[in-house]
Amino acid sequence: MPPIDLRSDTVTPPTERMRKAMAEAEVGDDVYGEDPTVRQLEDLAAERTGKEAALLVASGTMANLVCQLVHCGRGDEIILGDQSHIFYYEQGGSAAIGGIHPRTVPNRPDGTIDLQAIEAAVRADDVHFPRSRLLVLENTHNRCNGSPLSADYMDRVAATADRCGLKIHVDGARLFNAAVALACPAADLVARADSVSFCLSKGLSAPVGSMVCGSREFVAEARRARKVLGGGMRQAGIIAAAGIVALTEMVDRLAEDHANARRLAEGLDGIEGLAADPAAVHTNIVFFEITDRRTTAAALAAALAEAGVLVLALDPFRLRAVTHYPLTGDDIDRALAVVGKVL
Ligand code: TLP
Repeated sequence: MPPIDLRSDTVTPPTERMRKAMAEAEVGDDVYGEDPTVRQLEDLAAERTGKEAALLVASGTMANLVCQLVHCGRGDEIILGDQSHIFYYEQGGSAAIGGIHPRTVPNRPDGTIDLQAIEAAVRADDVHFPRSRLLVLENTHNRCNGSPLSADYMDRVAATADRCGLKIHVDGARLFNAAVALACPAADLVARADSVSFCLSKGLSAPVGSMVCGSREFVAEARRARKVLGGGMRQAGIIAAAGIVALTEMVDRLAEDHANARRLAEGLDGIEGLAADPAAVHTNIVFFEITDRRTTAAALAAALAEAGVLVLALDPFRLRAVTHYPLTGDDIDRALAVVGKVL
């Protein structure tokens, strides 16, 4: 039996239709803007996010960095959640590559940031301080139970950002999970954002690729930033073809992943020595905790891997499991049986 891989939705394989579309894709040199399949994907991404334009980039990390580079100059400050992916998992690229200073404010368990905390973090115009330029939000929020941020929250946060002169970037690596969970068009969730990135290569199952979306002017600058990062790709239509299938065929089925995640959380919570919070699971990410502390997350993950279930030990006693295509409810039940046995 192959292992049940719950480490991430990044492990999703391309579908048969993606492979076929990739094999047949019409291509050109995209650095010259001549790849028709990339253009088609970029138009589609712009339409789905309600933005004027979009840009295909190699990864979610590159998308976030490109957006920060366009919004900020060296010495500028971004305000972002202390649990955010950009702060935790992107090698400090904001500072290392962009010279951008990160100012963290607490993320609440649902991924939101308190509006007053944002306002309080904005710098006064003073020669001692960096300039506050950009507010970064994450939707869904990876480390906060994959929580979706609602359009209503986005409206309120945008009013605060406007008042404080901050632009907004949304790290929407899993934006379509949020859209499906909230039954709200993705475009409505990012209507007030100046830029949004989302990944084709997570739950949407494409093998590679993320999109940066924003105004025409913003995307023209993003294209320059992508090039200096070495991200100008040539016959990228091969990749874009899978992205088109991802956006047209793989969005609605995310609901299945969400149902499986809830089922997994309920099952894990029922296993002695573990706790999960099924009520907090709205999308495809499940965190669970070792309550009796007789073992560590790393040791449990290693034992589970031996037994054919892969999860991630993200903190000393906290693990993460992510549901995704093509895992079924039966796979989840099998995984739960293994966890019970191993513990
Ligand atoms: N997240 C990965 C790991 O890096 C942790 C995962 O397995 O969840 N934003 C968010 C919210 C993400 O979750 C990720 C990937 C990224 C950006 C970066 O995307 P990639 O991996 O394409 O650079």
